[in-house]
Amino acid sequence: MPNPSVSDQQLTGRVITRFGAELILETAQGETIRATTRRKLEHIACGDYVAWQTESQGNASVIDILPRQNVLLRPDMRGKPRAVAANIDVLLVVSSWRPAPNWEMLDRYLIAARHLPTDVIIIMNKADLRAAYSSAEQEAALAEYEQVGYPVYPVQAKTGQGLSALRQAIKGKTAIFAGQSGVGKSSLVSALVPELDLKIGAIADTGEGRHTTTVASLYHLPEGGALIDSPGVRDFPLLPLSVLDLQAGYPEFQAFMGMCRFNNCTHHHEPGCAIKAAIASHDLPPQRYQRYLTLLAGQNNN
Ligand SMILES: Nc1nc2c(ncn2[C@@H]2O[C@H](COP(=O)(O)OP(=O)(O)OP(=O)(O)O)[C@@H](O)[C@H]2O)c(=O)[nH]1
Ligand SMILES: [Mg+2]
Ligand SMILES: [Zn+2]
Repeated sequence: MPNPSVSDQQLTGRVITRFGAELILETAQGETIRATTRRKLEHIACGDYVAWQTESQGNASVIDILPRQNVLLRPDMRGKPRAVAANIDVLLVVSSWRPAPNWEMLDRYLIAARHLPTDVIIIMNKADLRAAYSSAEQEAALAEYEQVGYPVYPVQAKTGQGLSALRQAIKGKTAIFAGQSGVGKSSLVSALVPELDLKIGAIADTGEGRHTTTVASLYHLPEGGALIDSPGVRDFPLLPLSVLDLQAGYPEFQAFMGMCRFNNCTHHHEPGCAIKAAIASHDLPPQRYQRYLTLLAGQNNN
C-alpha cells in the first residue's frame, strides 16, 4: 500500500484549551484529544481552528493555525500582545456590583471589540447585590451605555435570572466572557452549560477560598455554539491606536461626523467642536466623554 502523503493525513480541529505547549483539541469528528504544538505556533489560542496530524509515535501534533476571523489580544506584563482567544462572534464583557464596575475598563473592551471586530454585550452580573452596592452615579454610568445603543443584560448567575435572554443572544455563535476577576464569568458559564466538564477548565485557589480561572477554555452550549471562559483581568489596557481608531470606539460620536470645524478634531480643545457642543447641550452622555478625554491623553503619550 502506498504511503499517504502528510497532507492526506492532515485533520482539522478546534483548540478547547491550552496549557503552555500542551493543547486540548476537539477534532472535526467531535472527539476530544490531547495534542502538542510546535514552538513556532507560540501564539496559538483557545478557539483557534487548526490542522493537526498523528505523528509516528502516535501523538497528535498541531501543524498550523487555520486563518482567523479575529483574535482577542491583551498585553502581557511587558506590554507584548498575547492572544486570549480566537474566532469570536460576541464579546460578553462582564461587570458586577461587587467587585464594583470599572467603567474605564469596560470602555476599553468596547473599543477593542469595535476593532476585532466582534459584536458586544454588556453583562451586569450579581443583580442581587445591585440595591446594596449601586449608587446614583453608577446607575447613571450604566444608563449611558444603553443610551448610546449597547445591549446591556442584567443577570444573576446564582439564580439564572436574565440568562434566557443571554442564551438566545449567543445561540449558535462563539461567545467569550471577559472582565475583571471575581465578577462571575465562570459562574455564568456553569449556569449556561449544565453538564459542564469540570476537568477541562483550569482553576487555581486564590488562597482566600476563591477559585480563579487560569486559562481560557471553550465549552459547548446545549443550544449550539460555544462559550469561552477567560481568566479575569486586573486591567485591560489598549494596545496603541490612532486618535481616529479611538474615536471609532464611540458609536455616539458617529452622528456628529463631519460637523466639527476641523476634520481632524480630537474633540478636546478645538473651537467649533460638535461633540463638545453636544455634551454642553446634554445631547451626548457626559461620563463616557470624560473617560474618552482620559484615554485620548493616554494614547497621545504613546
Ligand atoms: N451574589 C452573587 N454572587 C455571585 C453571582 N455570580 C457569581 N457570584 C460569586 O462571585 C464569586 C466569583 O465568581 P467566579 O465565577 O469565580 O468569577 P470569575 O469572573 O470567573 O473570576 P476569575 O476566574 O478570577 O476571573 C464567587 O464567589 C461566586 O459565587 C451572583 O449572581 N450573585
Ligand atoms: Mg473564572
Ligand atoms: Zn470635535
